[in-house]
Amino acid sequence: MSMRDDIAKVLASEDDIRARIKELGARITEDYKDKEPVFVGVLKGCFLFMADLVRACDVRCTVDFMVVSSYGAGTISSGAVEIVKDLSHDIAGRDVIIVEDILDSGNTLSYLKRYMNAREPASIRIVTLLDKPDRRTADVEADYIGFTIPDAFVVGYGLDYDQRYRNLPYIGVLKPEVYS
Ligand code: PRP
Ligand code: 7HP
Repeated sequence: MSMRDDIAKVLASEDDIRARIKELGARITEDYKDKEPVFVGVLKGCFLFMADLVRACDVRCTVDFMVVSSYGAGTISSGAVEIVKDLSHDIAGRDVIIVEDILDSGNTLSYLKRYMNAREPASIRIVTLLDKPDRRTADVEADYIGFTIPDAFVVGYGLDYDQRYRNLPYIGVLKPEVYS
């Protein structure tokens, strides 16, 4: 059986994602035209979005990555954010753009924003491909949002369930029977 058989509904198709990233890229290009931002991708979920987003941004920039984990193998955030790999470069004085695949409870991004703020960057903005506002418990919002989605567990385009489905080229809602 194909992994596609585990998807109940497509929330953002490959075409939807491509078109939206083009729009986000145009906005970021305009907003950072006189700056040289550092895009900080939050792995692993961001790997496809980051790759497509930076190519849609016509700005001088650098890239860096952090690896963090808060979900373990389940579908609910454990609340505790673990830094598995830190920034490789100093962000003091830099214009930081944090790149996330999804903003859900907000635990991860509120932690990362505080963590990076302590390193005294010139500015921090957040870009997330997906925003699930109904689930927010932490006080954090994104500056650029690809798609606002309902409270359903989604996979694909970098997002996983138990490390799987990241290579699905679109965003889909996982059939509940797959994880229940
Ligand atoms: C996912 C996602 C975000 C976070 C969002 O990461 O990539 O970092 O959860 O959820 P929150 O707003 O409730 O904190 P995960 O810990 O699953 O790791 P991954 O990127 O390796 O999939
Ligand atoms: C994290 C996460 N990972 C995959 N799918 C979702 O819906 C998620 N929310 N938070």
